[in-house]
Amino acid sequence: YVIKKGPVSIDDAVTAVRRIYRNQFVKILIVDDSQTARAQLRYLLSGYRFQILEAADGTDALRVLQEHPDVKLSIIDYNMPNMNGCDLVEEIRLNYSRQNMAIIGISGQGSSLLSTEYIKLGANDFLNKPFLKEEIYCRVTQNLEMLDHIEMLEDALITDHLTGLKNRRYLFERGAIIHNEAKSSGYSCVCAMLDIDKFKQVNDSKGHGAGDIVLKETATILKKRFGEHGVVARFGGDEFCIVMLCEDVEWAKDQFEDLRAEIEGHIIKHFAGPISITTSIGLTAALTDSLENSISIADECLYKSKVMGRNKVTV
Ligand code: GH3
Repeated sequence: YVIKKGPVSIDDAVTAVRRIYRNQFVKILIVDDSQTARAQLRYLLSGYRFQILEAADGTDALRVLQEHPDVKLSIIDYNMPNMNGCDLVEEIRLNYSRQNMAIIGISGQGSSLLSTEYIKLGANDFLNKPFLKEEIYCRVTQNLEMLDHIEMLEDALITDHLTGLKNRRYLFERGAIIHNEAKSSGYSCVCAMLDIDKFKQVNDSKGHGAGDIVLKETATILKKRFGEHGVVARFGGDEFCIVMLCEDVEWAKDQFEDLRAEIEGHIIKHFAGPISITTSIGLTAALTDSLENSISIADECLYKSKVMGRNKVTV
């Protein structure tokens, strides 16, 4: 059960829903002080390829969650020693939002009051015991499907659809954190702006589709080189931005010079003929008040690269 981190398309959405129906090893935690009740629930959910974890009370459940922070759904009984189901839900919600984990409250003495209490304290759903196999399966599936949809939407919000890189929104959110970390850690915040040279000519001579392929291939090169080091985002159009923490600024400068050379030497295959491009890059590692200031300095450097004839890195 691995949520794909990348551009979200209709196909992705369909695959995700299918994944839910296949129930690929989603971790489910059953919390009930009765071993028989736990065994019964395990039996009801058997055959669906869930990975079932068990806990005998609230404390045990919190321990299991520490060991398995990727639990996607918890089914929590109400009557338990020390900590009742509602108290446990409240405790779990300190660390897990409704978007991260679904909780289904269960009870043998269910009432509207109890189900309301459960949901007010953070449960997503409530079921009275005993329940049918189909009933528990439907509720579990529906809640997991909701989580999957939320995750896909969250992914789509921060992803550039064409290139699969992070978008501008994510750049400013995550980049600001990186920028602040630089201030407190003593590392440098390296900020680079990259623009494809005369990109419009690619569109005009080979078509918009060819332009899209150029953007995608440039993105792939950028991600391969810097994806593990920081944020690589499409800033807009044919402009990209990279923000990362760096101990050795000289290393960063070399990396961007290598990048420029790599892109220059890269041949993009296209049915209308091979395409070669160059890029202009502006780079700064100056200590600034904000990410916006760093970006605007990098942008000025990029402008200098353009004015000096393109296919250059300016620091
Ligand atoms: P310069 O070297 O001076 O930067 O020239 P340029 O042609 O790269 O600059 P300009 O900003 O004039 O052109 C950018 C073009 O990028 C214009 C726009 O139509 C195109 N563009 C923006 N977004 C996309 C996209 O998603 N796909 C394609 N194919 N083209 C895009």
